[in-house]
Amino acid sequence: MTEPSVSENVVPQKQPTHPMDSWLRQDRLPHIWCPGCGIGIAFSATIAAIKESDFPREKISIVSGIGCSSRAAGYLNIDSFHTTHGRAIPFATGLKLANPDLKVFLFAGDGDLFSIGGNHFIHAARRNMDLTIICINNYIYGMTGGQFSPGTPMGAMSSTSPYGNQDTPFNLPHLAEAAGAAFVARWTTAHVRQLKKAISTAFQKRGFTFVEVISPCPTVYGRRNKQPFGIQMMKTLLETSQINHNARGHEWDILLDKPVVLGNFIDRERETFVERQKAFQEHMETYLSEKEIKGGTYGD
Ligand SMILES: Cc1ncc(C[n+]2csc(CCOP(=O)(O)OP(=O)(O)O)c2C)c(N)n1
Ligand code: SF4
Ligand SMILES: [Mg+2]
Repeated sequence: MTEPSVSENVVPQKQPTHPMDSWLRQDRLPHIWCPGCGIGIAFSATIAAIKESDFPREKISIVSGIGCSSRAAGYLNIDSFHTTHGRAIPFATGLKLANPDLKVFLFAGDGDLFSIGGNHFIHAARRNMDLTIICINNYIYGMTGGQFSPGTPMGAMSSTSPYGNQDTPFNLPHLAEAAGAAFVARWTTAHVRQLKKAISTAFQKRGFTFVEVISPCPTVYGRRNKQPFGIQMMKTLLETSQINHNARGHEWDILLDKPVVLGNFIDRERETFVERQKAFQEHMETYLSEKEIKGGTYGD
C-alpha cells in the first residue's frame, strides 16, 4: 500500500462566505470599479437596504443606464436590466406599468440621469412615477475618461475643462423637489448608515423617490483635482459636509469652497402615477360605456 501524498492528507477548507454573496452574480466578478471608488459602498448600502426591506427578492428589479455606476445592475443577483445610456427611466417606467406589483429602482450616474437622461428624470418626477432613483454623483463622466458632467462643480478640472469648469452644476435635490419627487435625500459614501437609512425610506415610500450619493472617483476626477486617493476624498467628504435636514433648496448648491449640505430634505405625499392610472382607467371605462349607450362618438 502506498502512503497518501501530502496533498491527499490536507483537510479541505470550507470557502469563507460573505453575508452578501448570495446577492451578487458571482460569475460577473471581479467588478470593474477602481480601488478607492465609492460606488461599491453605495452598492452595498443598497443591498443592505433591500435585505432589510419586506420585498421578496422576486418582486424587486434594478434598472441602470451606462457608466461605472450603472454597472451595479449587472452585479446584483435579482432581476436586473442594464439598458442604454440615459434610458433607464423610460425602461423602468415600462417595467413598472407592465407589472405594478414590482418594486423598481434605478442605480445610475450623474451623467446618465441628468445629461442624456435629464428630460426623463424631470417628467418621471412630475408624474410621480413609482420609481426609486439612486444617483451616484461623482462629479464626472467616470467611465469615458473624466469629461465634465452636469454634476461637475464650477471651477473643477476635468478632461474637457482643463482650465476649470465654467458651468454651474445642477442642484440635483432642488431639481427633484421642483419637478415633484415625493422623497429627496442627499448623503455621501462617507455616511454609510444615514445613506442606507435614506435608501430604505426611499424604497418603502410610494411614488418618485430620489437619493443622491456623493461618491469619490479618484481615478478620473480626484487625480485632476489634487485628491488622487479615495481615502483622501472620503476624508474631505466628511470634513466638508454639513448635515441639515431643514436646509432649503438654494442651500443645497454644490460649490467647491462651501460645505456640501446633506440630509433627508423632502418627504411629502402626492398621488402616484400608478394610483392615478387605476382611477383614470375607471373614469375611462365609465366614459366609454356612457358614449356607447348614447351612441355618441369618442371626443363628443
Ligand atoms: C448614447 C450614448 N452616448 C454616450 C455614451 C458614452 N458614455 C458611456 S458612459 C457615459 C458617461 C457616464 O457618466 P455617469 O453616468 O456619470 O457614470 P459614471 O461612469 O461617472 O459612474 C457616456 C457619456 C454611450 N454609451 N451612449
Ligand atoms: S473611473 Fe471613477 S467612477 Fe469609474 S470605477 Fe474608477 S473611480 Fe469609480
Ligand atoms: Mg458620474
